[in-house]
Amino acid sequence: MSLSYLEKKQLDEQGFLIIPAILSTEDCQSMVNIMNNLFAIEMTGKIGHARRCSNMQNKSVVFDLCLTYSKVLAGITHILKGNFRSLGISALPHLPGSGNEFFHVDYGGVFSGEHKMCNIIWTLCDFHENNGPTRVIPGTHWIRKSPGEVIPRRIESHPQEVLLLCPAGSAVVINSHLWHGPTQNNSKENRPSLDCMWRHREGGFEKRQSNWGVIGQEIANRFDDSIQKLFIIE
Ligand SMILES: O=C(O)CCC(=O)C(=O)O
Ligand SMILES: [Fe+2]
Repeated sequence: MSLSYLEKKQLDEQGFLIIPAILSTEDCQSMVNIMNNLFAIEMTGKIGHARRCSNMQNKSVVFDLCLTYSKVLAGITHILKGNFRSLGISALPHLPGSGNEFFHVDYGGVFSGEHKMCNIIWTLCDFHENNGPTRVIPGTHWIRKSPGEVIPRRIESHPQEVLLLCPAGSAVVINSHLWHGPTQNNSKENRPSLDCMWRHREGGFEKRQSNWGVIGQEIANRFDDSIQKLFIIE
């Protein structure tokens, strides 16, 4: 599946694209169950433990759909011009009462003419105004300055911000140079979601731990060649 002209234009101009409701309710529920188990085992987000559960593709097969969906891969190809690798699947617990974050980029440098990273947020519940949806400022992926240089109070809402409201099971393709952040989860429920990050293979700043997106041969064997090429296999 490829992207339409309008979908490519949306990614180019706005820096994000919502592909709605790809995963079934059952897929979402299975992923949430496994994710919650992993959070419990690894004590994700608890004091003294990692803030984020990472390399989740190495911990369960249930997330494989998020790495293989062709239209999503077409979105990544469009942003990163085809030469990219996976940084694996990771997740943060988005708990009730938490989440309001500064506008930031997910790339460790200022945009300098080439887009180096993108993220797919897989929404495992409906993202609505009250449960801490991601906010973005469309078009900021072209600005050659960091958000802090332009927005004095990055925690506050911005007149041009857009909330990414979408149904459960959607894939939100986000250029990592786009200024964005989660908002406060004012609901009584968690806001489950997965992050699948992808980076251009050449140059760029490796912000994340070096084992992100490294998989063993046994895990690689679950995928066909075209997907295996997107990982470091050790
Ligand atoms: O999940 C979200 O709403 C965005 C999270 C985010 O920006 C991040 O983890 O870098
Ligand atoms: Fe982010």
